[in-house]
Amino acid sequence: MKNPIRVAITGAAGQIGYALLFRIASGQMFGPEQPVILQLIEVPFEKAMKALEGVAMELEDCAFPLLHGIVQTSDPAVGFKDANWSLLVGAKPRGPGMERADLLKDNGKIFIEQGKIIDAVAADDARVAVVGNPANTNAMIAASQAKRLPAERFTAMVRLDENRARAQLAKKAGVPLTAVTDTFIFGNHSPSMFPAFHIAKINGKPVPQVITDAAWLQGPFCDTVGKRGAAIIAARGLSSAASAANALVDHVHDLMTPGKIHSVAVKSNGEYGFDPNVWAGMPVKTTSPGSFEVIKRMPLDEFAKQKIAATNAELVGEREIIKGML
Ligand code: NAX
Repeated sequence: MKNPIRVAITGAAGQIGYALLFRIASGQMFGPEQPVILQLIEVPFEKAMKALEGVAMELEDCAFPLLHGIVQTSDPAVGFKDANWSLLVGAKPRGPGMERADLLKDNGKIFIEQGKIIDAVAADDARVAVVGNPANTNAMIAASQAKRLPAERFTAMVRLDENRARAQLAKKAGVPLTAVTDTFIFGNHSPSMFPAFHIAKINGKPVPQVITDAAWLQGPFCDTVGKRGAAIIAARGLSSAASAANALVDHVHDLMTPGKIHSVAVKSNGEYGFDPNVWAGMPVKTTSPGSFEVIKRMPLDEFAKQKIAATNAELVGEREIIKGML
């Protein structure tokens, strides 16, 4: 039996947490041979800690053979201790009438603290995946606090957007999901993102040759993917949780699987015209477990360049709002 991987999860008693923890404990994130210890972190309020206790009881009741331990804590220094992966799901939600700048600043405080503590106490091979919104900028904030861990260890999730794009293309073309490949998300996890349909393929052919309705690709397709989160809230009364947890399983699983090519928000070094030091969704190839390289050779047409410029401008704007805090 391998040594267990320690996985710290913030927001563990939240919606996404409830859909996520059981999948990690059953082996879907790290594989059927890899034991895990779950280090569950919540806010220090009785209601949250009680809810966390209930989730931990249910995890026990599943009798997962791979689950070698559960830590429940409201102390990040305990929760992130020796963590190999830190999944930052918990964040302050946007309240009614709250300005976007205030949301960024409130979350900035959380991710500054968490970045510092992870850098101080997590394992030497620590990796971080941010889900809590605004995810890209929160990953940038956490990474900015790290002195020991390189910035490349901090990623943010755009995989839900990739999965949404694949599903929409398969539905439109009337093909099985497996026929759709190379669906990459560029930029921010927000409606400004660009699902790069000109690179995507259906049965190996470029999407625009299969779905010849260019107006649909540029308009409704991009809008549906970009605004899918809001559509789910409107329908369900709650934000996406199971699909977000599923995407995080894919994000980490594929970052641990050499050869996988997928969309991840990572530190830009100026690729594709992104400003250096924003965290932008880009296609990456996993090189060794937990490590990746950005794929740089994807072609951009005029439409793609405009979309990328717009999502880059939003990321730069978010960084401007919180830069005084770093
Ligand atoms: P919930 O409100 O159900 O759960 C969040 C949990 O995080 C709560 O239990 C809360 O007590 C906890 N929490 C808040 N601050 C914390 C802190 N500093 N330390 C530890 N725990 C903390 O939200 P949920 O639906 O689970 O969504 C979580 C986050 O994911 C939100 O920020 C949401 O916007 C974001 N999402 C990101 C997505 C993405 O693709 N990147 C998609 C889904 C989701 O909307």
